[in-house]
Amino acid sequence: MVRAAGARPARGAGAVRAGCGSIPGVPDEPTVAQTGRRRALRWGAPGAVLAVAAAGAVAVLTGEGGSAAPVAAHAAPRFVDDTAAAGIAHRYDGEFEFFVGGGVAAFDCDDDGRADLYFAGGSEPAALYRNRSPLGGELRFTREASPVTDLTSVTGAYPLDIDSDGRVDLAVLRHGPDVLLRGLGDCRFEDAGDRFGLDGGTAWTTAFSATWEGANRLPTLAFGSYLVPGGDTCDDRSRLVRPAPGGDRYGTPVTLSPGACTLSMLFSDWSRSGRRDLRVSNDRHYYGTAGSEQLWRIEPGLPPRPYTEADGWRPLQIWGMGIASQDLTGDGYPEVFLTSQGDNKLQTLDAGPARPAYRDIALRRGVTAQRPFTGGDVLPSTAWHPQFDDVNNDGLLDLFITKGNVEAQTDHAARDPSNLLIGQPDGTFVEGAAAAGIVTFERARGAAVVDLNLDGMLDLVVVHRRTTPTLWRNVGRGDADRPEPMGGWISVRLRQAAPNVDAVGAWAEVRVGGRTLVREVTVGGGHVSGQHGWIHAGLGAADRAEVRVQWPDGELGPWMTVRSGRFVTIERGAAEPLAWQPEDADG
Ligand SMILES: [Ca+2]
Ligand SMILES: [Ca+2]
Ligand SMILES: [Ca+2]
Ligand SMILES: [Ca+2]
Repeated sequence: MVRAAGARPARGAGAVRAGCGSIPGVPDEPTVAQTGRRRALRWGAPGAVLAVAAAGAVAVLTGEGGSAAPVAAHAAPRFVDDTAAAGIAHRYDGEFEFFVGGGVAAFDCDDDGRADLYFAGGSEPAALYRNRSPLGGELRFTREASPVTDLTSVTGAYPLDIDSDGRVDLAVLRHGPDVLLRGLGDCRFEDAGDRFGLDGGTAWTTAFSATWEGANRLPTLAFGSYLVPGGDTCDDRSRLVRPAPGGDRYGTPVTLSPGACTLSMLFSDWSRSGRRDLRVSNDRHYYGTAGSEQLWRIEPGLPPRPYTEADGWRPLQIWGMGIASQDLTGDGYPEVFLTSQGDNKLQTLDAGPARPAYRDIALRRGVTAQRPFTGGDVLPSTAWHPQFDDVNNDGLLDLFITKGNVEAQTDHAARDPSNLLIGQPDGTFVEGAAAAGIVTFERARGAAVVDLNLDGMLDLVVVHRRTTPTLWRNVGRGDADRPEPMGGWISVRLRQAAPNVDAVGAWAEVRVGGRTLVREVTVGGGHVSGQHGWIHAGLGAADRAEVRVQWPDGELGPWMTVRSGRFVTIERGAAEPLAWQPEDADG
């Protein structure tokens, strides 16, 4: 299937939530010798990048091509608050049932390449906004009101193309029956629970993830429950929903018991085995000493099974709120960032991919972010949505973390600004939120790091409790009137034949100047907030990148050249990427 450059994008073609892999270099990472001793990956070469770190100095990075390419970190980009001009008039509100939650889904529902936004509303109706932003200009949205999407009791939502028809669908999570909305094009939807044979249940749903198993036509879905509605004990009704034999409808859900007040879930191929296991982050505020973070082994055809200490899994009790998974050490295996109250966690495999044994490197990497960095409050922070991506296009991953008091907890910070941690060449991160101009003291919740005006600079969408979401436009080193990019970039989306047209489970490798970044295409994680669309990668001073895709079944595609500043679709089986040219908004 061939499309000319300048053609409108294939419906729904794209990938879902990704960040880009970065750099090693701090002393607690695997040494070159250790990494080199690792067995070759059965699932195929992950494009591993080895680090040679001079202790305390800037790392010199050696890619698989063998050439060294020192990287210069950029400063934080500047953001301008476009909320008022953008036309967003919405609020995530409600009492106790909506203290957690407050998600946003970013995805393209009208095939113009721009991410449209669906906001959870809690006790207020959820709201869909169509993106009308001019190319590189101010952010502009129009409300798309409909009884189908304006649902109440929504905690969050995740976009994915469930029936692989090229139109993005939405898993809408609620305090009460969850809803699957099937995309019909032009930002219209229909309730498709009956069509898919999915009972929305009655739980307080606060987490979701999805993956395709084997040759199934439908994805396997995971829904995570928080408290028993009306009570203060953790609900035991988190569920795994697989397609029924034969395929176009769902079977009877399987309970993921014990439940432990789940606030984030993510299917990820953490061991690069080809099997996507389910990471579950849980809130110890309610499970007390009885629960733990969880990793469920999800073997096609077998019941789900939680990994135990006998498998190497180490129990960890945190106030788990959100998950971000991204290879930071350059070995091809993702690190896992977990938000909490107080210190946040960054987990890395302790003994390779054979066992799910993780140790924490958050302190060494500078990402504990346990207290407000400004504003005068010295109490511990409350962190929610984490997301890795490259906001200053220097080729080094950055980390955005939303923060905000649960409601009025007096033992946690009331003035708790979100973090924008800027990645450094030595693998550490430094705070950049103040320089970026995004310090506020709203109670932030879900978020999206996404290029809303297709200028190659990632913008920020932040949902707050009880007030309007904020839309921050990234203007690089420029200002509101004259944005100025800080570095090169590419935006890539993946496409394969049905089922799973968006290649969820694929790994995109982006090679720039001898370094290779790897990015897994996933659905899930964050804090009840999901994305579907372009995979963004910053290139720094490079004028091109080489991109290769490992498709969900393990097949490795060819390396392709993508020039800086381009949007491309990579179709499975094609030898070259397909250029896509954004058109200006029609108003
Ligand atoms: Ca759009
Ligand atoms: Ca669909
Ligand atoms: Ca960066
Ligand atoms: Ca932008």
